[in-house]
Amino acid sequence: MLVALAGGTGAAKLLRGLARVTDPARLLIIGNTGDDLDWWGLHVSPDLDSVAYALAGRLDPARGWGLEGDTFHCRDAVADLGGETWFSLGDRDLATHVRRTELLRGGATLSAATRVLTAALGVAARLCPMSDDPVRTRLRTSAGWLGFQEYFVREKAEAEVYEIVYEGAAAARPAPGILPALAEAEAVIVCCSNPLTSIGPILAVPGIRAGLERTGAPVVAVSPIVGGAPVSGPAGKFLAARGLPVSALSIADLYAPWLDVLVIDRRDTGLGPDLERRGVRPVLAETLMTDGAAEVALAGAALAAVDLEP
Ligand code: FO1
Repeated sequence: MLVALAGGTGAAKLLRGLARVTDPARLLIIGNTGDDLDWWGLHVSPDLDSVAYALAGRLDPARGWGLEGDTFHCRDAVADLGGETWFSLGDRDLATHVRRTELLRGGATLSAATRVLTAALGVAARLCPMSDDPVRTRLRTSAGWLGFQEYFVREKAEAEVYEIVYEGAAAARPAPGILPALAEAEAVIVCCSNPLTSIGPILAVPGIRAGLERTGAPVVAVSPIVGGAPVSGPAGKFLAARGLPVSALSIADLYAPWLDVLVIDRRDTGLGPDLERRGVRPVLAETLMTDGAAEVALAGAALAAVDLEP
Protein backbone atom coordinates (compact mmCIF):
# COMPACT_ATOMS: atom_id res chain seq x y z
CA MET A 1 0.00 0.00 0.00
CA LEU A 2 1.16 3.51 -0.85
CA VAL A 3 0.10 6.11 1.73
CA ALA A 4 -0.16 9.71 0.57
CA LEU A 5 -0.59 12.87 2.64
CA ALA A 6 -2.60 15.32 0.57
CA GLY A 7 -4.00 18.83 0.57
CA GLY A 8 -5.64 20.68 -2.30
CA THR A 9 -4.84 21.36 -5.93
CA GLY A 10 -1.17 20.32 -6.13
CA ALA A 11 -1.89 17.04 -4.38
CA ALA A 12 -4.90 16.35 -6.60
CA LYS A 13 -2.72 16.54 -9.72
CA LEU A 14 0.07 14.35 -8.32
CA LEU A 15 -2.45 11.76 -7.11
CA ARG A 16 -4.12 11.76 -10.52
CA GLY A 17 -0.68 10.93 -11.94
CA LEU A 18 -0.09 8.23 -9.31
CA ALA A 19 -3.46 6.62 -10.08
CA ARG A 20 -2.33 6.34 -13.71
CA VAL A 21 1.11 4.82 -13.03
CA THR A 22 -0.05 2.28 -10.47
CA ASP A 23 -3.21 0.48 -9.37
CA PRO A 24 -5.28 3.15 -7.60
CA ALA A 25 -6.48 0.49 -5.16
CA ARG A 26 -2.88 0.53 -3.85
CA LEU A 27 -3.37 4.12 -2.63
CA LEU A 28 -4.53 5.19 0.80
CA ILE A 29 -4.78 8.98 0.87
CA ILE A 30 -4.81 10.93 4.13
CA GLY A 31 -6.69 14.12 3.26
CA ASN A 32 -6.47 17.48 5.04
CA THR A 33 -9.69 18.62 6.69
CA GLY A 34 -8.34 21.84 8.23
CA ASP A 35 -9.87 23.77 5.30
CA ASP A 36 -13.34 22.38 6.02
CA LEU A 37 -16.15 24.82 6.65
CA ASP A 38 -19.87 25.00 7.32
CA TRP A 39 -21.34 26.83 4.34
CA TRP A 40 -25.10 27.43 3.89
CA GLY A 41 -25.56 24.90 6.71
CA LEU A 42 -23.60 22.23 4.76
CA HIS A 43 -20.33 20.54 5.70
CA VAL A 44 -17.83 21.28 2.91
CA SER A 45 -14.47 19.43 2.77
CA PRO A 46 -12.59 21.20 -0.05
CA ASP A 47 -9.38 19.18 0.05
CA LEU A 48 -11.17 15.82 0.23
CA ASP A 49 -13.38 16.85 -2.68
CA SER A 50 -10.51 18.13 -4.85
CA VAL A 51 -8.75 14.76 -4.46
CA ALA A 52 -11.93 12.73 -5.04
CA TYR A 53 -12.95 14.75 -8.09
CA ALA A 54 -9.43 14.53 -9.54
CA LEU A 55 -9.33 10.74 -9.12
CA ALA A 56 -12.80 10.54 -10.65
CA GLY A 57 -11.53 12.52 -13.66
CA ARG A 58 -14.07 15.26 -12.95
CA LEU A 59 -12.03 18.07 -11.33
CA ASP A 60 -12.48 21.39 -13.10
CA PRO A 61 -9.11 22.00 -14.78
CA ALA A 62 -9.32 25.79 -14.91
CA ARG A 63 -10.32 26.35 -11.27
CA GLY A 64 -8.51 23.38 -9.77
CA TRP A 65 -11.55 22.81 -7.55
CA GLY A 66 -15.18 21.83 -8.04
CA LEU A 67 -16.63 19.82 -10.90
CA GLU A 68 -15.79 20.35 -14.56
CA GLY A 69 -18.68 21.94 -16.45
CA ASP A 70 -20.57 22.86 -13.28
CA THR A 71 -23.05 25.75 -13.17
CA PHE A 72 -23.73 28.19 -10.32
CA HIS A 73 -27.48 28.87 -10.55
CA CYS A 74 -28.09 28.07 -6.89
CA ARG A 75 -25.29 30.39 -5.78
CA ASP A 76 -26.75 33.19 -7.91
CA ALA A 77 -30.23 32.53 -6.52
CA VAL A 78 -28.83 32.64 -2.96
CA ALA A 79 -27.29 36.02 -3.81
CA ASP A 80 -30.71 37.23 -5.05
CA LEU A 81 -32.06 36.25 -1.63
CA GLY A 82 -29.35 38.27 0.11
CA GLY A 83 -27.26 35.28 1.16
CA GLU A 84 -23.45 35.16 1.31
CA THR A 85 -21.83 33.90 -1.90
CA TRP A 86 -18.11 34.72 -1.58
CA PHE A 87 -17.52 30.95 -1.41
CA SER A 88 -18.92 29.53 -4.66
CA LEU A 89 -20.58 26.12 -4.55
CA GLY A 90 -21.45 24.78 -8.00
CA ASP A 91 -24.86 23.18 -8.57
CA ARG A 92 -23.52 19.63 -8.98
CA ASP A 93 -20.82 20.20 -6.33
CA LEU A 94 -23.67 21.14 -4.00
CA ALA A 95 -24.95 17.54 -4.17
CA THR A 96 -21.70 16.35 -2.58
CA HIS A 97 -22.17 18.66 0.40
CA VAL A 98 -25.89 17.91 0.70
CA ARG A 99 -25.17 14.16 0.73
CA ARG A 100 -22.21 14.48 3.12
CA THR A 101 -24.23 16.64 5.52
CA GLU A 102 -27.19 14.24 5.39
CA LEU A 103 -24.87 11.31 6.23
CA LEU A 104 -23.16 13.20 9.07
CA ARG A 105 -26.52 14.29 10.51
CA GLY A 106 -27.55 10.61 10.35
CA GLY A 107 -24.61 9.78 12.66
CA ALA A 108 -22.01 8.74 10.08
CA THR A 109 -18.39 9.68 10.65
CA LEU A 110 -16.61 11.84 8.09
CA SER A 111 -14.64 8.71 7.12
CA ALA A 112 -17.86 6.79 6.46
CA ALA A 113 -19.40 9.68 4.54
CA THR A 114 -16.23 9.96 2.45
CA ARG A 115 -16.41 6.23 1.63
CA VAL A 116 -19.99 6.67 0.39
CA LEU A 117 -19.05 9.66 -1.77
CA THR A 118 -15.86 8.16 -3.27
CA ALA A 119 -17.63 4.86 -4.02
CA ALA A 120 -20.40 6.76 -5.82
CA LEU A 121 -17.74 8.68 -7.79
CA GLY A 122 -16.08 5.40 -8.80
CA VAL A 123 -12.82 6.26 -7.02
CA ALA A 124 -10.83 3.08 -6.33
CA ALA A 125 -8.25 4.70 -4.04
CA ARG A 126 -9.12 4.85 -0.36
CA LEU A 127 -9.55 8.48 0.78
CA CYS A 128 -9.45 9.05 4.54
CA PRO A 129 -9.93 12.36 6.28
CA MET A 130 -6.97 12.93 8.64
CA SER A 131 -9.45 12.72 11.54
CA ASP A 132 -13.17 12.25 12.12
CA ASP A 133 -12.88 14.92 14.81
CA PRO A 134 -13.09 18.61 13.90
CA VAL A 135 -9.75 20.33 13.21
CA ARG A 136 -9.84 23.81 11.69
CA THR A 137 -6.93 25.90 10.43
CA ARG A 138 -7.17 29.46 11.68
CA LEU A 139 -4.89 32.35 10.83
CA ARG A 140 -4.10 35.44 12.92
CA THR A 141 -3.87 38.17 10.29
CA SER A 142 -3.95 41.92 9.74
CA ALA A 143 -7.72 41.41 9.23
CA GLY A 144 -8.02 39.58 12.59
CA TRP A 145 -8.45 35.84 13.17
CA LEU A 146 -9.76 34.13 10.02
CA GLY A 147 -10.81 30.63 9.07
CA PHE A 148 -8.82 29.26 6.13
CA GLN A 149 -11.49 29.91 3.49
CA GLU A 150 -12.17 33.38 4.88
CA TYR A 151 -8.47 34.11 4.46
CA PHE A 152 -7.89 32.34 1.16
CA VAL A 153 -11.18 33.11 -0.67
CA ARG A 154 -13.03 35.96 1.02
CA GLU A 155 -9.89 38.04 1.75
CA LYS A 156 -8.15 36.74 -1.41
CA ALA A 157 -5.04 35.78 0.64
CA GLU A 158 -4.16 39.51 0.80
CA ALA A 159 -4.08 39.91 4.61
CA GLU A 160 -0.73 39.76 6.40
CA VAL A 161 -0.35 36.44 8.24
CA TYR A 162 1.21 36.43 11.72
CA GLU A 163 0.29 32.98 13.07
CA ILE A 164 -1.33 29.72 11.95
CA VAL A 165 -3.05 27.39 14.43
CA TYR A 166 -4.95 24.13 14.07
CA GLU A 167 -7.98 24.49 16.31
CA GLY A 168 -9.12 21.17 17.81
CA ALA A 169 -6.00 19.24 16.77
CA ALA A 170 -4.92 18.39 20.33
CA ALA A 171 -8.20 16.53 20.95
CA ALA A 172 -8.37 14.91 17.52
CA ARG A 173 -7.68 11.23 16.81
CA PRO A 174 -6.32 9.85 13.54
CA ALA A 175 -9.18 8.52 11.41
CA PRO A 176 -9.58 4.71 11.46
CA GLY A 177 -7.05 2.91 9.31
CA ILE A 178 -4.46 5.68 9.18
CA LEU A 179 -1.98 4.46 11.80
CA PRO A 180 -2.04 0.80 10.59
CA ALA A 181 -1.58 2.06 7.02
CA LEU A 182 1.46 4.11 8.02
CA ALA A 183 2.92 1.07 9.83
CA GLU A 184 2.37 -1.30 6.88
CA ALA A 185 3.03 1.09 3.99
CA GLU A 186 5.43 0.21 1.17
CA ALA A 187 6.14 3.95 0.99
CA VAL A 188 4.69 7.24 2.17
CA ILE A 189 4.33 10.11 -0.30
CA VAL A 190 3.87 13.66 1.02
CA CYS A 191 2.23 15.48 -1.89
CA CYS A 192 3.29 18.91 -3.15
CA SER A 193 0.79 20.71 -0.93
CA ASN A 194 1.07 23.76 1.27
CA PRO A 195 3.34 22.58 4.12
CA LEU A 196 1.60 24.70 6.75
CA THR A 197 -2.08 24.72 5.83
CA SER A 198 -2.45 21.39 4.00
CA ILE A 199 0.20 19.06 5.44
CA GLY A 200 0.56 20.94 8.75
CA PRO A 201 -2.96 20.11 9.99
CA ILE A 202 -2.41 16.42 9.19
CA LEU A 203 0.84 16.41 11.19
CA ALA A 204 -0.90 18.19 14.05
CA VAL A 205 -3.24 15.24 14.65
CA PRO A 206 -1.64 13.41 17.61
CA GLY A 207 -0.13 10.09 16.55
CA ILE A 208 0.41 10.84 12.88
CA ARG A 209 3.89 12.36 13.26
CA ALA A 210 4.89 9.41 15.46
CA GLY A 211 3.50 7.06 12.81
CA LEU A 212 5.74 8.72 10.23
CA GLU A 213 8.77 8.50 12.53
CA ARG A 214 8.13 4.83 13.37
CA THR A 215 7.26 3.46 9.94
CA GLY A 216 9.81 1.27 8.21
CA ALA A 217 8.54 2.66 4.91
CA PRO A 218 10.61 5.24 3.02
CA VAL A 219 9.04 8.69 3.16
CA VAL A 220 9.31 10.88 0.06
CA ALA A 221 7.94 14.39 -0.32
CA VAL A 222 7.51 16.40 -3.50
CA SER A 223 8.49 20.01 -2.89
CA PRO A 224 5.70 22.54 -3.48
CA ILE A 225 8.37 25.25 -3.61
CA VAL A 226 10.28 25.79 -6.84
CA GLY A 227 13.09 28.33 -6.84
CA GLY A 228 12.14 30.80 -4.14
CA ALA A 229 8.39 30.56 -4.64
CA PRO A 230 5.47 28.18 -4.26
CA VAL A 231 4.14 26.65 -7.45
CA SER A 232 0.76 28.07 -6.49
CA GLY A 233 -1.00 29.56 -3.48
CA PRO A 234 0.15 31.44 -0.37
CA ALA A 235 2.72 28.93 0.99
CA GLY A 236 5.44 31.57 0.66
CA LYS A 237 3.59 33.99 2.97
CA PHE A 238 3.01 31.21 5.50
CA LEU A 239 6.66 30.13 5.55
CA ALA A 240 7.69 33.77 6.01
CA ALA A 241 5.17 34.07 8.87
CA ARG A 242 7.01 31.17 10.54
CA GLY A 243 10.35 32.91 9.89
CA LEU A 244 11.36 30.24 7.37
CA PRO A 245 12.99 30.94 4.02
CA VAL A 246 10.76 30.30 1.00
CA SER A 247 12.81 27.36 -0.18
CA ALA A 248 12.62 23.60 -0.60
CA LEU A 249 15.08 23.50 2.34
CA SER A 250 12.26 24.68 4.61
CA ILE A 251 10.20 21.70 3.47
CA ALA A 252 13.02 19.41 4.62
CA ASP A 253 13.21 21.27 7.94
CA LEU A 254 9.44 21.13 8.50
CA TYR A 255 9.29 17.39 7.70
CA ALA A 256 12.37 16.44 9.67
CA PRO A 257 13.30 14.00 11.12
CA TRP A 258 11.02 11.53 9.35
CA LEU A 259 11.65 12.65 5.73
CA ASP A 260 14.00 10.44 3.70
CA VAL A 261 13.78 11.86 0.16
CA LEU A 262 12.74 15.24 -1.25
CA VAL A 263 11.86 15.51 -4.94
CA ILE A 264 12.91 18.98 -6.03
CA ASP A 265 12.68 20.82 -9.30
CA ARG A 266 15.60 20.78 -11.71
CA ARG A 267 15.85 24.54 -11.15
CA ASP A 268 16.85 23.81 -7.52
CA THR A 269 19.81 21.59 -8.31
CA GLY A 270 22.01 23.78 -6.11
CA LEU A 271 20.08 22.80 -2.96
CA GLY A 272 21.36 19.22 -3.14
CA PRO A 273 24.29 19.54 -0.69
CA ASP A 274 22.20 21.46 1.87
CA LEU A 275 19.55 18.76 1.72
CA GLU A 276 22.13 15.99 2.11
CA ARG A 277 23.46 17.81 5.18
CA ARG A 278 19.93 17.58 6.60
CA GLY A 279 19.93 13.83 6.01
CA VAL A 280 17.46 14.18 3.16
CA ARG A 281 18.29 12.65 -0.24
CA PRO A 282 17.49 15.08 -3.07
CA VAL A 283 15.97 13.76 -6.30
CA LEU A 284 15.64 16.09 -9.26
CA ALA A 285 12.52 16.10 -11.42
CA GLU A 286 10.27 18.38 -13.44
CA THR A 287 7.83 19.34 -10.69
CA LEU A 288 5.59 21.74 -12.63
CA MET A 289 2.61 19.57 -13.63
CA THR A 290 1.39 21.45 -16.67
CA ASP A 291 -0.46 18.52 -18.25
CA GLY A 292 -1.42 14.88 -17.71
CA ALA A 293 1.88 13.59 -19.01
CA ALA A 294 3.75 15.79 -16.51
CA GLU A 295 1.55 14.49 -13.67
CA VAL A 296 2.37 10.90 -14.67
CA ALA A 297 6.08 11.66 -15.01
CA LEU A 298 6.30 13.32 -11.58
CA ALA A 299 4.34 10.49 -9.96
CA GLY A 300 6.73 7.99 -11.57
CA ALA A 301 9.72 9.99 -10.34
CA ALA A 302 8.35 9.97 -6.77
CA LEU A 303 7.93 6.17 -6.84
CA ALA A 304 11.34 5.66 -8.42
CA ALA A 305 12.84 7.91 -5.73
CA VAL A 306 11.96 5.21 -3.19
CA ASP A 307 12.86 2.35 -5.53
CA LEU A 308 9.27 1.31 -6.06
CA GLU A 309 8.03 -0.14 -9.28
CA PRO A 310 4.99 1.75 -10.56
N1 FO1 B 1 -11.58 28.70 -4.14
C1 FO1 B 1 -11.80 29.99 -4.52
O1 FO1 B 1 -10.83 30.71 -4.78
N2 FO1 B 1 -13.06 30.51 -4.61
C2 FO1 B 1 -14.16 29.79 -4.32
O2 FO1 B 1 -15.28 30.29 -4.38
C3 FO1 B 1 -13.97 28.40 -3.95
C4 FO1 B 1 -15.06 27.56 -3.70
C5 FO1 B 1 -14.81 26.20 -3.44
C6 FO1 B 1 -15.88 25.31 -3.29
C7 FO1 B 1 -15.65 23.97 -3.05
C8 FO1 B 1 -14.34 23.49 -2.99
O3 FO1 B 1 -14.11 22.17 -2.81
C9 FO1 B 1 -13.25 24.36 -3.14
C10 FO1 B 1 -13.49 25.72 -3.36
N3 FO1 B 1 -12.43 26.61 -3.54
C11 FO1 B 1 -12.65 27.91 -3.89
C12 FO1 B 1 -11.04 26.17 -3.43
C13 FO1 B 1 -10.60 26.04 -1.97
O4 FO1 B 1 -10.60 27.26 -1.32
C14 FO1 B 1 -9.21 25.39 -2.01
O5 FO1 B 1 -9.32 24.28 -2.84
C15 FO1 B 1 -8.65 24.74 -0.79
O6 FO1 B 1 -9.31 24.96 0.36
C16 FO1 B 1 -7.18 25.08 -0.75
O7 FO1 B 1 -6.47 23.92 -0.57
